Amino acid sequence: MKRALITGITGQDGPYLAKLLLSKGYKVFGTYRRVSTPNFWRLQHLGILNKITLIPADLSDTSSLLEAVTISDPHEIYNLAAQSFVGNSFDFPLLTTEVDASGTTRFLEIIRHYNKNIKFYQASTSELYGANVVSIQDENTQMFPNSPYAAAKLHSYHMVRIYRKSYGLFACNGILFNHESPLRGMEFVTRKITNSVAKIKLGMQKELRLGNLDAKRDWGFAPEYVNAMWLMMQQKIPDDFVIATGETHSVREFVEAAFSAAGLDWKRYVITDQKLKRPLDVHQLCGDNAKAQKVLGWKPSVTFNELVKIMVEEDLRRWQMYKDGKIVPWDAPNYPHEMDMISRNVVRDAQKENSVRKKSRLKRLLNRF
Ligand code: NAP
Ligand code: G4F
Repeated sequence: MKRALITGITGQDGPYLAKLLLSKGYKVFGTYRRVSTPNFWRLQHLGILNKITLIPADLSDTSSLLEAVTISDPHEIYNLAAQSFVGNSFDFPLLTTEVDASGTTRFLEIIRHYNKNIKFYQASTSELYGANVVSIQDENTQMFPNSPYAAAKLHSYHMVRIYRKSYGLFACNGILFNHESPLRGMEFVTRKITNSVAKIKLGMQKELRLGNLDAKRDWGFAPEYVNAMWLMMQQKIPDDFVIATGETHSVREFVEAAFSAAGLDWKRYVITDQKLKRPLDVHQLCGDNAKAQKVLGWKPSVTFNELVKIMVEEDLRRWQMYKDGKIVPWDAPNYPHEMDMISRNVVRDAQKENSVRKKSRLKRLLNRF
């Protein structure tokens, strides 16, 4: 029986991948972080919580990773764990580097010393292209990261390539473009939108505040993307692949489609908030999946409008159940409204106050002389 170790089992992709691997007869091990509140709702939602062997581990702690590898003794490692929220990486650049860059090298070193036959999948990202303005990106497009997150992931991307070439490891980068689902974290724009649409429709929320509506992304459906991860790991030769739909849409278009799926006019509810804009954003992403189609035989089938509809309908269903007093495993009821505003705004306001204080102190000092 094949054994797989998935890091980041509590995130969006981990449970979908775990479900896929279980259906293929794998024994699945998943790493989770020790947090004060258990975070297994996605595994519960897919009905696989008790089918996975859970191992506590943190990407910033080498001993815990070594233990996860020795306990699971895997044929395949899927490294999905990351500080994956781009906006947050501007507030926590060092933590992001520690986890998203050094965490990968920790694994590559463990594999090199423990068992060179373990195959390694690295969750690379379209964010690597960043400031590159080409209209469609493929495996040969030059990478210009535009955030601490993307810079850390670029480090990992290169380490995977370097370990593959230097030590002959089976290590591959899945350069995945944005992929979404009802299991998407609430801090990401798609789920923030669909969750708000559902609440507005049910009279539980009045408005939706968003940042950059002009940003364009290539959005696909997450369960289809985890299949591409598995396919990469079944190849004879390890390689890097772009996984994308080949279509790009703006945040504004997503908003419009989501409100319209609930029979609402977005212009009545959406407010643009400058505070939600990033110090530096990625303007446009659109992936060329030709290599994945040719070599892996992978092709997406869920369209943009279908994806939006799936997410809106599921958030509507969950909030309706909540209103009806039914309990479902789910993140939203415990999620503080406009969560993603908290850290950056507090920091910015404090910085503003600080500079006012500094100026008046300077004035007082000048007046003395
Ligand atoms: P996600 O929902 O944010 O899940 C991230 C996972 O990483 C969670 O299980 C999280 O645990 C865990 N994690 C965070 N910090 C950790 C640490 N220090 N040590 C161990 N685990 C840690 O992300 P996703 O959407 O599933 O994406 C999976 C991977 O693909 C990520 O690496 C992401 O950067 C990359 N990626 C995602 C997309 C996309 O569109 N979804 C596209 C390209 C690449 P907690 O639950 O405890 O927070
Ligand atoms: O949903 P987002 O936060 O996703 P982003 O930054 O594209 O990153 C996601 O996809 C990457 C793959 O390309 C992954 F590597 C990464 O881990 C993550 O899964 O933001 C999408 C766009 C951005 O341009 C952002 O500025 O939406 C814009 N946006 C506008 N208003 C907003 C908001 N994003 C968030 N999160 N919240 C807003 O209110």
